[in-house]
Formats: sequence, C-alpha cells, structure tokens
Amino acid sequence: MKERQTAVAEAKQPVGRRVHREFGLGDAEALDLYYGMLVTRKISQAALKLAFQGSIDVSIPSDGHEAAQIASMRALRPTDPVYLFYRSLPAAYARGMTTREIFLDYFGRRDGPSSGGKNLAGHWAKRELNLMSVSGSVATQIPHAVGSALAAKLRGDDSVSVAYFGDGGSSKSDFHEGLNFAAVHQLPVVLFCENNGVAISVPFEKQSGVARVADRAVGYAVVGISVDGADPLQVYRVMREAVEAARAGQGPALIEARVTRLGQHTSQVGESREPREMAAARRHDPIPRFGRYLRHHGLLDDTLQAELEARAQCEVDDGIDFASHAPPPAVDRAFADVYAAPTPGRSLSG
Ligand SMILES: Cc1ncc(C[n+]2csc(CCOP(=O)(O)OP(=O)(O)O)c2C)c(N)n1
Repeated sequence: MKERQTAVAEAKQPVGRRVHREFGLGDAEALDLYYGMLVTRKISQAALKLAFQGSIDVSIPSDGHEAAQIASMRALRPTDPVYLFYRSLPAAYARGMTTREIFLDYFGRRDGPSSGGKNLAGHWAKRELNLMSVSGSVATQIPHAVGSALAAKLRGDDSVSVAYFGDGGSSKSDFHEGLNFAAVHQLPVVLFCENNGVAISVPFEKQSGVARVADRAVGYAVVGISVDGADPLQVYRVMREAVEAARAGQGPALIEARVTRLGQHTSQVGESREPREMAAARRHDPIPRFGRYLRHHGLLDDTLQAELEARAQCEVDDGIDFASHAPPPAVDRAFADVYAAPTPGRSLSG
C-alpha cells in the first residue's frame, strides 16, 4: 500500500510575484485565461436572462466557478477525456466549444453539440473535443471517468481522464466507488470537485463529516489537494501536477477547488441564501481578483479591459443571434441516437 498524504495547497493572493510565469503560463496565456473568464460570465448571465424571458428552458449559472474550471482545463491535453457536469460552461468553453455551439445547446437546437436538443441544456458534451456525454443524475460521470481511465490503462495510451462535479456529488456512492476503484487500480484519473459549499440549498456541513472534500482522499490512499478555486494560477499549478503524475503512472488524485457560487442554483430554483451572505460571497468573485493581479503586473489597463469586454459581448450577441435563428430538432429524429433500434410503437416516422 502506498504512503500518501492529503496535501492542502493554500493559495495566497499572488499579487507580489509574476507567478503565472513560474507556473509555466506566458503573459498571453494569462490574459487569455482572463478573457475566458469574462466571456463565460457574460454567457452565463445572458443565459439566465433568456431563461427568465422564457426563450430557453433552463440555465445553470456558472458565476464564481470560472477560475477553477478554465485554469484546470488548461492543464490538460485536448485528447484527455473529460466528463463535465451541468455547471461546467466555462470548462466547455475552455476546451473549445464555441459561443454559437453553447447557445445552440441552450436553445435546444438540432445542431447543438451536446445532444441535438435532446438532453437538458447545460449537459455539455462534444465528441470531437473529447467532452463525453453526461447525465443529469448527479455524480454518475465519476465512475464513467474512472472507467475511461481503466480503458486508457488497458490500451496503453497515456491519456488522463477527468471528472468534474460538485460537493453534493461527493456525497454520492458514485464518488466513493469511483475513487476506491481508481485507487486500487492506480488509474490515470483526476476527480475535480468544485466545492461551492452548497448543494442547491444544503450546506456542506450538513452532508459531510469532514471539513474538506480533499480530506476524503486519505481514506482511499490517493493524493488529495484543496485549493482556493478563485485563484486560477494556483488551480492551474495543482491541476498540472496532478495530471502529470497521473500521466506518469503515479495514480489518481482528488482535487477540491473551493469556490463561491455567485448565482442561483439554476434559473428554476430561487436563491435560498440570505442577501447578506450573497453580498459577502461577491467579495470572492475570481474575475476582479485576477484582473487586479494582471493590472499589478502591467498586463491589463482600462483600455484593454474595455476592449476585452466589447469583444466578449460581441461573441455573446453573435452566439444568441445565430442560435435563436437555428433550426429546431426534427421530430422524426426524436429517438435517433437514443435507441439502437426503434422500440415498437415508439417510432414517430410511422
Ligand atoms: C442522483 C441525483 N439526486 C438529486 C439530484 C437533484 N440535484 C440536482 S443538482 C443537485 C445539487 C448538487 O450539488 P453539487 O454537487 O454540490 O453541485 P452544485 O450544483 O452546487 O454545483 C441536486 C441534489 C440529481 N440531479 N441527481
């Protein structure tokens, strides 16, 4: 049995040093990371408005989760299989899903990459990007990612599989079974938990006997790391280390990115937290914080900020315009890709 310890990586506000370079990110890459955070915040907020207007069925805000998702995705190869969940919009964008594709999914359009309008919006997937199809049943993507890591090991390829999920997901048996199996077989998989402290309205303390999700790693003898998920540079660093170790055959890791959910659970579920708590939560917004870091190092100023905002807004407007005019799914394709063979009595094409 391997001797492994849970390490808690405490991220400090990295204002003083240019830590992005120390961590292997160039200036342009750091700015690009920031742009991804800006544009996915705008997409998330636009989608919430569209849902309130009744133009789309549902939106699942990712506000506050951008740094954790985008920075961790940057540590992967495009060929690494990724299993996202419903709050993973910034990760999907970081992997290469375009704003047009994202809104095709929100509008439930025929050409939406995730499911062609068949799955609930926000279940991000695209085969060509190695973003695997996910279920709305919380945490089922964890054993899928572990299975995909087993397949990689058996095939002898050096991919690393990653599952994203929330703190609520870490209470599911899928998490425990997946982590145990991954540990026993030393599989190349990283379980990435975005702990926003609340599962819809249930606080983390009410569903966990340990203070941090990463503490659970000890029980499975895998590496566990808890990191400040509002700090993209620290997230990038710990994710890259975990992914490199997994790729080198050193087994799985559990990363907990501590984030703050700045929006409501979904467009259909009202906010249960007190206004005072929400005001405090906004102090943990990763976007202005990373902006301050970039400004401190001369990489961002008011002019560039305005340019980036305008570019991001154009992308969002174009995505909405494109998707809102795109064709809906064809009725006679309703069961295509769902059943291998048409179920008797279920064919819509007669
Ligand atoms: C198996 C299952 N149980 C319950 C639900 C209802 N549900 C949807 S989201 C959610 C909360 C999950 O919280 P968490 O994993 O912390 O992620 P977050 O939404 O906070 O990002 C629940 C309970 C579900 N989708 N699947």
